[in-house]
Amino acid sequence: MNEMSNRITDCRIRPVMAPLEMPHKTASGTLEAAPLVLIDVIADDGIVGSTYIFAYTPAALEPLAALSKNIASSLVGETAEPGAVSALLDARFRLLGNQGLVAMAISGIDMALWDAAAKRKEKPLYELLGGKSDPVRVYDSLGQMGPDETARVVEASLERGFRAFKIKAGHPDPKTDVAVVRSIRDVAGKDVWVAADFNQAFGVDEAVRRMSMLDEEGLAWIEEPVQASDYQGHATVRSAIRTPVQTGENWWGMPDMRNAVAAKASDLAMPDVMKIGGVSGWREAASLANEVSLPVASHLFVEISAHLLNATPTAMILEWFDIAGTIITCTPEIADGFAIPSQTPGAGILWDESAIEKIIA
Ligand code: SMN
Ligand code: MG
Repeated sequence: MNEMSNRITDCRIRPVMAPLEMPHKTASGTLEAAPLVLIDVIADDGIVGSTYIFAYTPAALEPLAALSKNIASSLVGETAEPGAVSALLDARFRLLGNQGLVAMAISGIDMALWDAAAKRKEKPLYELLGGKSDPVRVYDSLGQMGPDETARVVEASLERGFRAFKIKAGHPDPKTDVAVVRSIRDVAGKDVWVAADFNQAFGVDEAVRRMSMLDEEGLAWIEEPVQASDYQGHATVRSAIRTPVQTGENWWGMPDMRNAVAAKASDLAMPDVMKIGGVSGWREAASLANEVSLPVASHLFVEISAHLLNATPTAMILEWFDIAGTIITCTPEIADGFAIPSQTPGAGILWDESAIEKIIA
């Protein structure tokens, strides 16, 4: 193996429960802390590619870490070039299939390898992907709260530089959802950008009834009103209301995105880099979105998503839901409604080792 052959020599996989600034309530459960698997892939030129992936629930943390470790270890001696690794893993996992924890682990390795590839070229990731360096429009993704608490949180968020907001809707009384939207407009101005996420809470009939109540509120989108996999149901809701429908965070790779597009399930798209297939998967999703003129928003993973949106032709807005801010040292800055992507080589993940040491125990 020659010194600059760019082969994978090692990996480091660490499961952690990363504290959140505050618990995040949704219509389908509350997130108290973020179960994250930290992935570092090391190559023979000394370059380390880093990323984190999100297990959603503590029950999935150890299995996801073990799977990531097994897959990454199996790549020792292989090329560190993400496209080649993606083809290799695609073949190796053809029989099992590439969804759920397997897809998350494979995406994580892809994300780490793209970070390394950008570092190797001494470029920020957006530049390696042919994108621009611009600040990216951003919205603050808020948890489910009543109108008064939402207003207080939005005031603080405006102070931090946010100018757009998403609520987790789906309160037991639909009137509360309307009141929460209005409480944001009272604090942030009547024309402020607001979206509402229902996290798959309703059946189609109930969704149409509830979404119709919000149709006069001028929302930028309503998100996942019905089960994520029910593309036909989304299409039905979509044709019954005027507000744009948003889905995509639960698309497992391109097959799901293609089916959703074919069913006309969504006015917009919000692929999740970890579920859509890493940076490699995101690029395919961005290309399909461009072909069918779907505006693209991101889901979680603020650091790498800021780079990806800058390389996405129909980019719309970045979701700000900072699940790793307490364990990295390089959180993007927010200024007047925009996030600034990191300008250093790579995707902008630098571990805060002393913070990690305290929670890894
Ligand atoms: C979401 C993300 C992460 C945890 C719970 C819910 C969500 C979103 O649907 O869009 O932010
Ligand atoms: Mg959502």
